[in-house]
Amino acid sequence: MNAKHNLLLAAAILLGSSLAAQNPIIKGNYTADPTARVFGDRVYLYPSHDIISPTQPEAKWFSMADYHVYSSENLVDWTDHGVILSQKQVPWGNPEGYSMWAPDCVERDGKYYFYFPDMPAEGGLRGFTVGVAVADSPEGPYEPLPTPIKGINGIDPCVLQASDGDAYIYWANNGMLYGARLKDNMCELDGKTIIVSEGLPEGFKEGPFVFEKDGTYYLTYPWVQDATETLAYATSKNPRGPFDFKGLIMEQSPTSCWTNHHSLVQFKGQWYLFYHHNDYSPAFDKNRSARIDKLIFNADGSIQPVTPTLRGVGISDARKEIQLDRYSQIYPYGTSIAFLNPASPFDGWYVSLGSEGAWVRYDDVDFSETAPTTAILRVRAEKASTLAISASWLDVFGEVKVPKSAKWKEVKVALSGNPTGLKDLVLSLTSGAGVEIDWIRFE
Ligand code: FUB
Repeated sequence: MNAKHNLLLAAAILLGSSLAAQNPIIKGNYTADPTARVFGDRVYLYPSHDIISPTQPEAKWFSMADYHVYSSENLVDWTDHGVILSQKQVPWGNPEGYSMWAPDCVERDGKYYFYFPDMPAEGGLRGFTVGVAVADSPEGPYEPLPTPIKGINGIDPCVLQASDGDAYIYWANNGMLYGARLKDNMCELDGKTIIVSEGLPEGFKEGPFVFEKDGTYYLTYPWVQDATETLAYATSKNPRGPFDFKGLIMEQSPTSCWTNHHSLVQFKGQWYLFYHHNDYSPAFDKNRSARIDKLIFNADGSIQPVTPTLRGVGISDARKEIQLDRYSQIYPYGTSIAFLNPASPFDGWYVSLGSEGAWVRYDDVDFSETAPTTAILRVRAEKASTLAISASWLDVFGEVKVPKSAKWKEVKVALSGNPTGLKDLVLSLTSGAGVEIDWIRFE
C-alpha cells in the first residue's frame, strides 16, 4: 500500500461512516460470514450483507445483493467503505440473484483478489459459482472478471497463501469440502480438485477457513452434531490434507441462529475469532451480525475454546458512550437486556438493574491520564433511585441520583473520585426499585 492509498484511506475515514461498537461490531447493516484480513496496519472485514429479500420476503431465506468492506485500526472503531461489489456489476451473474454469499479477499503482489459466490445468469436457480474481482487497494474499487472460476461449483470460497508460495482455494458444496491449487494469476484452478473433507467426522457443513501457523495448516469450519453449527478445527502438515480432527472452537449457540461462520486473524500480536450471530434480528436468523472475541493457542498449537461475549474486544474510550448492555459480567438476578426500540433494532439495547444490589461490569474503559470530572448517563426509572459508579469494585468514584422518569433522561453528575488509566467500570443499584441504563459517558 502506497502514499496515495494512505491518503485515500484517510479521506474515506473522514467521509465514510464511522461505527463504534462491541458485539456485534457493526450497526446499521447486517454483516454475516465475517472474513477478516490484516492488510498493513488495519483489519479489513469482508462480510456478506444480509437483507430481507425484496423479491421474496416470505421465503425467509438468505438474501444478499452486494458487499461492503469495513476496516479498523483498533477493532473498536470501524469505517464502512461502502459497497465494493453489487450483483448488477457481475458480468456472468444473475442481476436479481440475491445470492452473494460468504466472500474472501487476499493480497498478492500489490493486487487484492476478492472471491465471491454468486448465482450465474444461466444454469438454474440453485447453482452457485465463484467469481473474482480485482482491486489495487483493500477497499476497492473492485473490477469483476468477465467469467467465474472454471471448475468451482459451490459456496464459501477461502484462499490460503501457503508459506511455500503456492495459493489454494477451498469451497463447500453439499456438505463436502473441496480444494485446488490456484495458478499464479490467482483466478484459475491449477490441476485437480481434491475432496478435503474426506476422513473428517460427519457433520462438515460449509464456511471453511484455512490458515497456516508455525508450519501447521489449520482447517476451521462450521460443524453440526446436534441442532445448530458449532465451529470446529482440524490440522495437517499439508494444505491438501488429510486433516486430523482436533475439536471445537465454539459451541453451538443456545439461541436460534442456525449458522455460524468465522475467520481467524492475528493482529498486533493477539489472535481473534470473527464469527456471527443474529443479535439484531432475533426472530429471523438469516439476518446476522459480525462479532469478535479473543482466541488463544496453547503451546502445543491446540486452540482454546472461545466463549462468545457481548463485550467483545478492544478498549472503550470513557469519553464516548459506553453501552453497558454489552457487558463483561452482570448480576444474574433481576437484571435484563432489551431493545430500546424493537421496531428499530440497530438503535441498540439498554440494561435494567432491577433490584438493590444488582450490578453490571464493563471491562477495559480508558479514562486516559487526565481524570474526567463528570459522568453523563441516559437513564429511566419508575421511582427515584441511586447508582454507584466504581472501578474494579473497590474504588467508588461517583454516585448518581436518578429521578423518577417514564422517559429517557440524560443525568449529569460530578464525580467524587479521579479515575485515570484503564479501568473495569461497575454500575450498581444502591437504592430504589430499579434503573434502566442506555449508556454512560464521562467528561
Ligand atoms: O451466508 C449464507 C451462508 O450461510 C454462508 O455461505 C454459510 O457459510 C452460512 O453462513
